[in-house]
Amino acid sequence: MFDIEKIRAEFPILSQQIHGRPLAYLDNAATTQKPQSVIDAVRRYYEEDNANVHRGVHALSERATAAYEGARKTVGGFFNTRSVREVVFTRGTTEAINLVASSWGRANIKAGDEILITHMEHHSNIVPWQMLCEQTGAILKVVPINQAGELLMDEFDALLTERTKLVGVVHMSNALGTVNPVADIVRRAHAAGAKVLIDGAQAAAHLPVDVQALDCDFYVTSAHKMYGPTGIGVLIGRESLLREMPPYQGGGDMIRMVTFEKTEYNDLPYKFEAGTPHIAGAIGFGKALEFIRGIGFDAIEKREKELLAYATAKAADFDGLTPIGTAEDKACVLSFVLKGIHPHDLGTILDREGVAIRAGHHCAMPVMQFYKVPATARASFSVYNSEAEVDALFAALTRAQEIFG
Ligand code: C6P
Repeated sequence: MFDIEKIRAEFPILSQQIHGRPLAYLDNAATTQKPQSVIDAVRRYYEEDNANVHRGVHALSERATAAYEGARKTVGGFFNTRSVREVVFTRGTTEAINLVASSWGRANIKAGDEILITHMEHHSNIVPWQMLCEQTGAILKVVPINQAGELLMDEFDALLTERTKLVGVVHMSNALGTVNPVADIVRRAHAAGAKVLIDGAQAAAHLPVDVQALDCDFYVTSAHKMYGPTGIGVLIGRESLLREMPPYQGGGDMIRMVTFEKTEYNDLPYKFEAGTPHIAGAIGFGKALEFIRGIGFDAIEKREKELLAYATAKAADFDGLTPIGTAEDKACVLSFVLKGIHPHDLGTILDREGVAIRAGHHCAMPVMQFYKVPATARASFSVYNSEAEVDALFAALTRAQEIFG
């Protein structure tokens, strides 16, 4: 049985007042709040186990290493990787994509090759590929979307050719909420001989991800959008590809042997983890995944669908509100514009009412350009949000309309 009060009680931050109103935190696509178990795990690590990993022979270092590598196992299990060698800790989604664009790209992309992305990508899944194209003479192609914010799959097929070396696609759009048919995209891309990177920054907290079932080549995400700490995320890569890829950064931990003449690189995944990692972050990430597992994706998906349906119905009845992103397959995001009020003003007024949303281009400027809006207001939901908080959102929107006359 899904017990929202019990879940909310695990998040100390949620029980506060903002400007004298109960906080309604509806900015989960930007970052989720952290349950007590994650906070405790990070604190406990610093209080009891703090040491560097893979280096020391003393007890603390052994404990820190065991906890860090234990977190890697948890991440691998959560995403069903073939082995822990496929789990590379990064600072987050952005760094993971840059790693692939830089390392895999450098080794595999040449002038005339094509990288295929979509019109709904976050800047993190656009700019690294643009940079790679500038460096190599490769060409960036973009799959268009329709007014609902869905990929035009016929156009995808037309753009996918033997020149396409990599398809980069967002699993769930942060600006629209669209959930893309990634398994189908992987199948089609592989049939054309292209590799696939899936940006799972938004999806991974809301739907189950099995990288073996998806058969993708790279899957990337950030812990902080999954109830975990900031500054830690993961690149999951197919081992055969990771093995062939050159290191992204050089330094400690990524080497086996260094002389001035030559360096021998470390095994996977350490070859891609230069320098002291975010040990506490990885431990918190592992705990966050345990929190998600404790609720289970059946319950999470059911609950979040209910909440989105509730909010979507209210939005449909709200005077002057135009939703941005109405895909058939959609999750957790209500992006919209309200007639006569700039989203930034809306964000500020809503904050006075205790309602936290994000207003802006959401680092997806091409999406804004497609809909010909400078920005949208975005409420994004999570497993701990309630119908009462959705009501607070719409009451605050009414208040904004009163203020703006
Ligand atoms: N989107 C949002 O408010 P990082 O910053 O590396 O953890 O994640 C980047 C990123 C990549 N892809 C998608 C689909 C994303 O949504 C994000 C982060 C936040 O929508 C901050 S811009």
